[in-house]
Amino acid sequence: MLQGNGSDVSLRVETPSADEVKVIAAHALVLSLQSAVFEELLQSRNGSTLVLKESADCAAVFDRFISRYLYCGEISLRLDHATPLHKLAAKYQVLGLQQGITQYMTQNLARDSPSGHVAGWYEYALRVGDSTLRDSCLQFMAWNLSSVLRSGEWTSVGGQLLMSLLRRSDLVLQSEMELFAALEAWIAHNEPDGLTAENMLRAVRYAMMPPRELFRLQTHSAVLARYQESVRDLLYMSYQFHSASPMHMAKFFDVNCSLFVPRNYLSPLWGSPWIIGNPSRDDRSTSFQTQLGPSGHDSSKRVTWNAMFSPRWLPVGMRPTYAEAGAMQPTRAEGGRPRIIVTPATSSADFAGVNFQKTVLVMAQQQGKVVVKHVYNFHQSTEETGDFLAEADLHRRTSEYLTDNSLFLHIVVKPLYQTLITIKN
Ligand SMILES: *[C@@H]1O[C@H](CO)[C@@H](O)[C@H](O)[C@H]1NC(C)=O
Ligand SMILES: *[C@@H]1O[C@H](CO)[C@@H](O)[C@H](O)[C@H]1NC(C)=O
Ligand SMILES: *[C@@H]1O[C@H](CO)[C@@H](O)[C@H](O)[C@H]1NC(C)=O
Ligand SMILES: CC(=O)N[C@H]1CO[C@H](CO)[C@@H](O)[C@@H]1O
Repeated sequence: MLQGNGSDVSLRVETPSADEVKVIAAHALVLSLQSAVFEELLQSRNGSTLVLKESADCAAVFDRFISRYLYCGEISLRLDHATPLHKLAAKYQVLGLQQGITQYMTQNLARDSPSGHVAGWYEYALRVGDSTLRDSCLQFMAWNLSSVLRSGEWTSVGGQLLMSLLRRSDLVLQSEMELFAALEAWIAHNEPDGLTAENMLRAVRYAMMPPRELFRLQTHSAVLARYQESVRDLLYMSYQFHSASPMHMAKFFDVNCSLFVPRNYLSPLWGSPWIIGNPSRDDRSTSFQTQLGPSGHDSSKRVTWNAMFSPRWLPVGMRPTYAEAGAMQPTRAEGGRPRIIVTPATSSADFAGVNFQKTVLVMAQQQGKVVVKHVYNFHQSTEETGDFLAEADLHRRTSEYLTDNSLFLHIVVKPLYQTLITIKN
């Protein structure tokens, strides 16, 4: 071992089952300088051996913990070593290493791993009370949900985590059907008790599925067949929602709010991707169509939207006058901010009762992967959000927001039927 030369203490690492014992030669001075916990253990040690009891996963990385991190200060990690090393850093109070590993984990959420790692890191962060890591994991899962649903980790996600995801309106995924299919697989694999399964199935937003998809689920889904009594009222309301104008429906029935609140669906009925090459150069515009609303009454009607992106937009009061600018050319004004506005191409008179919430998803690079980095909600203009792309540095070619010098956005239009959604979340 590297530090065998002149070592004055042997660390004897034992696991609970004691089937594997590791002995590592070390220097009391190095350990004491790095860790107050080691300092104390070493002071009260018996002879030249220090016996340490560690769980099997920590014991497996213990020699790395000592030789690479405490001796060399190096933090280059493997995904599967992150949690046990974080545990050791926490136990021996090596604060710098602990922070380094938390940072590594938050930056490597999108990495491919054969059996997935994000949900495991979330559960770990929850257990040890690391709220930064916990929140990063949860946000990644909510905003890149499709990749989590497809990962090998999905069916091992804990029930509480699943429930907290199901309750969110900001989930980014293809469609509500995708979420239902994943929930069905989870229930089939985990066989939760009846009440848990019922609560989970009641958090699905059935009204956001077209009626033919609802009918297909009712006739083909084994899980839905088993729990149909538990969700009968929700399915019934969803069919009503599709059969009449939602305004009309609200006059007759008390309705449940979240059932009618869309999430961030990526399928084309709900919005459009928008890739902007050289985004710092000049203003751009695009147009796209969506359904008027998810109710069967409105879903075949189309609305055309115009979107405009300005890399350096200035509020009216802050614009330089022509005299100051000295030329017809718009100045590359200091202080201008990126902005997007989304407006309907046709008169909005036909939209009575429907309020369109716009959401822009902004992608960024993370360790060579593209992830959803921000979710901005607004009504007409991103000015309403205050901080739209405030830190994006679009003129800098190495900005994490640029992939092949292009900015990757996705605009989602969420029709909200005011009469059906009394409590907005
Ligand atoms: C010190 O170590 C020796 C040999 O391992 C052992 O026999 C003895 O009981 C230990 N003493 C204490 C106080 O732990
Ligand atoms: C509305 O639905 C949610 C989730 O499906 C459920 O927990 C809640 O009890 C329902 N509220 C009412 C008023 O029915
Ligand atoms: C995250 O989601 C975005 C939007 O769906 C997608 O473009 C991207 O590839 C996803 N990233 C990963 C790692 O799944
Ligand atoms: C006591 C001890 O382990 N000495 C070793 C120190 O390192 C040199 C170079 O690797 C060895 O030659 C010694 O035997």
